Amino acid sequence: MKITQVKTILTSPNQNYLFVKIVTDSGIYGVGDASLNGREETVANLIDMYLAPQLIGRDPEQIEDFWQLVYRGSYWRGGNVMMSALSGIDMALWDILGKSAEKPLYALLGGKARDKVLCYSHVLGKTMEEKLDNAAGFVRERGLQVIRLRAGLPAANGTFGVGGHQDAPIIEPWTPHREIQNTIDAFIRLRENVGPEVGIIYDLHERFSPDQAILIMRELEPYRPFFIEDPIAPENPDSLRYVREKTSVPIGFGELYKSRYECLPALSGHWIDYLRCDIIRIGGVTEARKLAALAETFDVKMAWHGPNDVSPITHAVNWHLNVSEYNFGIQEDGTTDALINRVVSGGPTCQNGFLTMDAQPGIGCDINEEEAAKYPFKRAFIPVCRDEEGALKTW
Ligand code: KDG
Ligand code: MG
Repeated sequence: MKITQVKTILTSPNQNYLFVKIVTDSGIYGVGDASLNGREETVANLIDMYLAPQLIGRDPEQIEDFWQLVYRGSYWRGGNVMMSALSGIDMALWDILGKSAEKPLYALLGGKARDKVLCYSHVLGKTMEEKLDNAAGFVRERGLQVIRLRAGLPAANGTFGVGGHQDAPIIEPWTPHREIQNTIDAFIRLRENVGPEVGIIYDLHERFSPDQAILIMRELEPYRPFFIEDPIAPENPDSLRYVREKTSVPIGFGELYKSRYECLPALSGHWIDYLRCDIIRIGGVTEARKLAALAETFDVKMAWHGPNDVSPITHAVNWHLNVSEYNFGIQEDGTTDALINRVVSGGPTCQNGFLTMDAQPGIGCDINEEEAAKYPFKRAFIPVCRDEEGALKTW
């Protein structure tokens, strides 16, 4: 089998996505997701200009070799753009492998290690009251056992992604002391509302300094968070150690990590409980299985990043990883965009708090290119924050 064509497909149903489709001379093709929110076209260019020419004529089953060719062969290594491009291609190659073996991806990864995949959904709402109502609905009507909250600030109504203006990021105000108080109040109110048995995850989204994160986490200790997500920025591993030593709250971490090597100090130091890397940022299926094995060595559970700005293809790959992992913890179910289902078929759905999927050979998703063309790509940015002194903060 030889690769004959590599296509990049940019589309924007409600959100921008970048897909990769790799076609072979056998008629089998594979699909992957290379979406990098805010930089999709740059990733497409890297694939079209530099990676597709190296794929044409290759045996699609030599996945590890192509991975190393892109990662080490480019000399510079890593970075979000390169890793997203590589991940999209890697997923498509595993999809081809599964289809040619007539096996679902999880079977290639060692087969099912569990029957059920526990998942959590993010509670949305314009006001805190709306969020509390929606959270109660998640538990009562949808049967979720674990939910996630991020209270934010009442004034922070910036639009995420393609709904915003297209020339520069939207700026949201950020007042740390108000957000700290708001976070603590929101968590306690949610705990009172849903009762003691529902798991609550809270996403601090890397925006707090270690002292602020410690303050919040200590206050929340009596209310037993399932885990606190990304309490601080990932750049300085020693800061994570510092936070870890000062609180007993479980920590989920890692959506901004771009390689196994970046994860290593947090794993070997036992500074986190759940590893939340994004498979599009760390190198697709090939790297995800190595990373999960590494985390298993240090008793860290997997909780792959699954926001609504990645497509059902990534959610499906996450599910294949989930069912085949010994150290699976929980899966974020961010599948909120109904329109994307017109472009991509397949992918998991959350039923009674667990993800289920109809497993087909390969990843089990397909792209409708005609539908994709109906939603042209629009440049969009992730918002940024500025504090009361005008200083830039991450969103
Ligand atoms: O594009 C950015 C999002 O993927 C991120 O903000 C979502 O933090 C997120 C999460 O945990 O889903
Ligand atoms: Mg997050």
